Amino acid sequence: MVFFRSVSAFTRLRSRVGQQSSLSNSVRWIQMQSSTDLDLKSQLQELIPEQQDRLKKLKSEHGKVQLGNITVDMVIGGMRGMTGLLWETSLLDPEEGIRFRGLSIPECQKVLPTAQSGAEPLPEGLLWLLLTGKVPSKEQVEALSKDLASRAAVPDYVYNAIDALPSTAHPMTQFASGVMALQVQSEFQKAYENGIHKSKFWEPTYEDCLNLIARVPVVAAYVYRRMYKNGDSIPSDKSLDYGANFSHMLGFDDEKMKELMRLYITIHSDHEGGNVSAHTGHLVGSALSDPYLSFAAALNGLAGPLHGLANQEVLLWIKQVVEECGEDISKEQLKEYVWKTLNSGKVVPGYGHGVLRNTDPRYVCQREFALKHLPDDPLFQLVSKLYEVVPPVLTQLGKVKNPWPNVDAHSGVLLNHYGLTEARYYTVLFGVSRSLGICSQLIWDRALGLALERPKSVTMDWLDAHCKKASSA
Ligand code: NMX
Ligand code: MLT
Repeated sequence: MVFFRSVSAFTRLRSRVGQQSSLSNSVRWIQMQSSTDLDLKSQLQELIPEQQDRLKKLKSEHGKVQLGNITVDMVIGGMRGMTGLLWETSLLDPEEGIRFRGLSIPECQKVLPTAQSGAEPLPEGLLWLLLTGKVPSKEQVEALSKDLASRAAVPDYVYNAIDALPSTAHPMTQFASGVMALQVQSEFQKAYENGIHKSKFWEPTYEDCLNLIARVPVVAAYVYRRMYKNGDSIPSDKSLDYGANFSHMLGFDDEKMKELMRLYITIHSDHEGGNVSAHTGHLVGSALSDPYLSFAAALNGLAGPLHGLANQEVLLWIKQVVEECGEDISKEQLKEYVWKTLNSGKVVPGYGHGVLRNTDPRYVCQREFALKHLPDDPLFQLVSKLYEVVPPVLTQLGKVKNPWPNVDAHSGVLLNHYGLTEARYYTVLFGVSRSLGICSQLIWDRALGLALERPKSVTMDWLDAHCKKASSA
């Protein structure tokens, strides 16, 4: 069995991903936008009735169609492989990886507008795509960028809430606390208290979501500057796009770092609905908790080491390898180090996945970014070496379903290269990005009137009795 997929294998994977779907066979309603309709909300206003009818028809004509069998393994094993959620903004294929509204990452890189001097998609364009299913024009992206900039003011009590925590508190704790404090301004909560009709729920949800997406980079940058730069905050620059302005507020004005931030925010935004953060956001939102409450809950799931915190763990682990064995570590030594990690009862961070069964395309595009902009970076070279060493070891373990790297195996070395070296902060960046996906779906959850989430649970006694009955039947 050949484990090592060399650079040419990456290229093959990339072109296969590109070939598997042309834009024309993407989701039914993908269209390129004319540049005339600049208002995102009025676009949604047009789309929502059509999608409501579509869902109603699905329910009345196919409501009883079976989607699979539920096994005891699924109930015990974290519902793996169980289809149980409606999530419109993206879909994950185990082999090919993520598609945002039908578009793969390479397709998004090809068709979404970029900054004037840049090559990576602007996250505002991806947000437009997630919300409408349509590829926006440059003018629409500019209008959305301006709209977000105009919504970005953060009240002082949010900073005070963060300041009430010790500056040593984990950045995700500070960030999630800041998001909770933003909730005070929820339009949805106000409208609900005033008796809004349920057919209108999506409108204040839209306002909350756009406000939240606009404000999270400001809160996140505040946490970073508070923790690592003596509280010396940098004001937002409204002339910059969303990704570049976030990079600027963090203190990184290098054009390549701004490009990295645009790519980073785009690719981390959404990963269908079953991952811990997205699912949590959707679950909490299904109780009609407003978007701030829902997204803060999602962040608390993202902060777990098996989910978003893995990006922190990867860089800390890599730095530990370098500290103990040096940057020029041989593959043989690296293999021993991987075994040492496994034998001490730990996971190899950045490898494996609950759904993917191949190298994550988000890893591939970050590798391509590194090959283009930082090919000689020693930690990037170590990451490349790990790609040769880790999969055969994990396969030898005999139980790992996916030995290939995920998104978190690569992001840290890119950020580290441009000076964002504080690994404990990395999951906050993931959180800022994920606001785009979770909030887009929350708007559709309310527009489609999706139900309160409340699956059935059972006990081991119930399972024993059920299985006994099944085997005697
Ligand atoms: N290192 C060591 N053991 C692993 C790894 C790994 N990278 N991946 C899976 N396993 C183990 C897993 O712990 C389980 O062991 P046990 O039966 O003793 O509990 C066994 O292999 C089977 O697990 P899988 O079915 O392959 O994986 P599962 O769907 O349960 O979990 C992850 C998926 C992502 C939690 C798991 O692969 C993992 O812990 N990876 C490392 C952490 C990581 O990179 N997380 C980030 C995921 C992406 N994200 O951003 O969220
Ligand atoms: C994500 O981006 O949410 C992770 O890859 C985890 C997942 O999809 O389960």
